[in-house]
Amino acid sequence: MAATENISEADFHCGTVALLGRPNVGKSTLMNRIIGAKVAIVTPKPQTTRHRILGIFTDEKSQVVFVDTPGIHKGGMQLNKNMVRVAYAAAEEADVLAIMQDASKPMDSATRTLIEQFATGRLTQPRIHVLNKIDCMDKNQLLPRLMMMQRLDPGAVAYVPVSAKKGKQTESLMKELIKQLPVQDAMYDPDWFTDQSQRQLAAEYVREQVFLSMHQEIPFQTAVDIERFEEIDGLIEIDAVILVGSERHKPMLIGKGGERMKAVGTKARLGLEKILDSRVRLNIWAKVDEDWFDHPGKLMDLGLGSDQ
Ligand SMILES: Nc1nc2c(ncn2[C@@H]2O[C@H](COP(=O)(O)OP(=O)(O)OP(=O)(O)O)[C@@H](O)[C@H]2O)c(=O)[nH]1
Ligand SMILES: [Mg+2]
Repeated sequence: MAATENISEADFHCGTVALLGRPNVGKSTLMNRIIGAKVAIVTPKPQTTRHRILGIFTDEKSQVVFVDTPGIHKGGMQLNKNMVRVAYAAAEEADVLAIMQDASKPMDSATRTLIEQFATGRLTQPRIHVLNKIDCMDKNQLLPRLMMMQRLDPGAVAYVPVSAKKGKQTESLMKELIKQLPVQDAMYDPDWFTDQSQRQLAAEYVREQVFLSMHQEIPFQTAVDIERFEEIDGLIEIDAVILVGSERHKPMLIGKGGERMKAVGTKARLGLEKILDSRVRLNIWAKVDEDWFDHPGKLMDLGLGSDQ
């Protein structure tokens, strides 16, 4: 009988798994799916995740601490540089590297370069390649893609096709991940599922709605700062300021008669009431700040420093 088939308390596996990859491949979707809660916001736009977010999965045999990271990309602003630094720092510290790609698209050169970088780089942790979005790919393309991955990174310990969105094959992925984690006690209380504070979740839920409702470059120059977060008699009161990168963006965000801003607030509030399990009153304002995304001090204050 394989050792893993007869797990005693002494065989509890626990460790960190860095979710790495290009923007928009589905890292946050996968983490949310496995945790069973919207710990990290998800949008169809690249560069949605801006900082390191833990999602903690615990059952009787294991604790898997996922570290969701910003997509690895090139970008000239300090924000972009910080995001990429955060991703590489998470890779350095993790027990396992889960390197994710969108397998429904032909492999582009940036993805290939990234995979080669991890395959030949100095990090020695086990690598698992996660081929996501199989729900929207031609089944005949899967085997050639897996073979390509084996050629690109023959030293990886597994290559797992999944659909994060539909929850397909995520159990197989978990088995592969857990096998690679050290045998040690849980690091976090089993009731915890993220390291984010309620305040951070509030900022992220508002930003998600801004990302979903705005187009072109506007979301990338938008951040959310929570000025007040208070619980009074079972009601959470939140004051959130949406920073926009230019005077021109402000009326676009507010919308005609304040309609867009109102919709952003309502949707964010409904999501927050669910995850915080409380009634929420959310007040939001827009404020112009032309350089927050290129200003190290402001980025730090927003929780978007290079080590945050
Ligand atoms: N069809 C399909 N879409 C998916 C799947 N996983 C994620 N998506 C979609 O892909 C988009 C990006 O998902 P995210 O989870 O935000 O991707 P990410 O890698 O975290 O992106 P960044 O935070 O920008 O780096 C969203 O529109 C998701 O709904 C999947 O398995 N199938
Ligand atoms: Mg993400």
